[in-house]
Amino acid sequence: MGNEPTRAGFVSLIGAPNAGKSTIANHFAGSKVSIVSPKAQTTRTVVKAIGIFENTQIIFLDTPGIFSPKRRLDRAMLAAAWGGVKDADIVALVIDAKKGFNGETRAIVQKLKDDNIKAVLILNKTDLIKQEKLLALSREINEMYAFEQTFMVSALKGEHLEDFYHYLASNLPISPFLYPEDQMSDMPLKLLASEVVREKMFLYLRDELPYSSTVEPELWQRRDDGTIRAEITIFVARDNQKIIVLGKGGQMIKKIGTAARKELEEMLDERIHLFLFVKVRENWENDPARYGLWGLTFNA
Ligand SMILES: Nc1nc2c(ncn2[C@@H]2O[C@H](COP(=O)(O)OP(=O)(O)OP(=O)(O)O)[C@@H](O)[C@H]2O)c(=O)[nH]1
Ligand SMILES: [Mg+2]
Repeated sequence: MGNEPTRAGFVSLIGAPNAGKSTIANHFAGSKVSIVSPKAQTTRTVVKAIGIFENTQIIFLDTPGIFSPKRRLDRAMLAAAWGGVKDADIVALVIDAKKGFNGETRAIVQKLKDDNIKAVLILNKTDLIKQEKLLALSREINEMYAFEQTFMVSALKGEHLEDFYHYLASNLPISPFLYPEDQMSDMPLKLLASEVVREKMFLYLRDELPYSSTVEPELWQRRDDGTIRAEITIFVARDNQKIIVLGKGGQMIKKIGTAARKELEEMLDERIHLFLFVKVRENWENDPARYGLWGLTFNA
């Protein structure tokens, strides 16, 4: 690399829910900076995953999945996703290759085409599909809209992502680094902790519950003994949801709390005392305060 100038820039990862955008962001950062779950619509706001590859500082903007919005929160998520495109030097559309070129993804490609937004295509989850199908899929999508490049990767297995990173490292603008070299994200730790709690809710709570709740930090404080005291509140919309989140004899909240604490302790290499509270706020989805904290637009 020697005398070569450094490069830096923003790469937005967009796509339908569950395509694997956050898994790619985490793979690049080398740590969990954005939560991942088997359920759709996990990511709610733009999350940065920052790292250096071949003398280039790549700042991934991991965005919420794009889908037809039904409620206020959906509209805010959608606005955040397309906002991430506006802020990017390079746009990468991530597609779940197993799901194929379905209506959801077709609509996104149509929008890229209509707005004349150049993008690269990432066919993800190649571990789940045969090579011939993959090539046919790539052809089909590129026929509708010619992508700058197509990459076929398995984010889960960490396979073939280097080609994609190499492309970005060669194509981002010449620039000094925009963040300190060792920075992986810009999310404050207390927000990251709330996100990890939300991830465990996706994991352990079924049906609509993770979608009808929001999680917020109340306190994140270093104590005299060097440990951290974290207080986090889960807002739900109804009394019966609170009962489910608490579980019989408080079993469920304990399970969520233990899993979140263990993961956070490992991620941050800290001892953490995590206290979870569940509050009923019937109308939290129509309360601007619940959006601002996450950088979401209330009236999107
Ligand atoms: N088999 C397989 N699964 C994957 C791969 N990449 C991601 N997944 C899984 O797909 C699911 C969704 O991954 P996420 O990274 O949360 O997807 P996302 O696009 O960020 O989803 P939203 O935030 O809801 O828009 C998780 O269960 C991942 O483990 C892959 O390459 N292969
Ligand atoms: Mg995500």
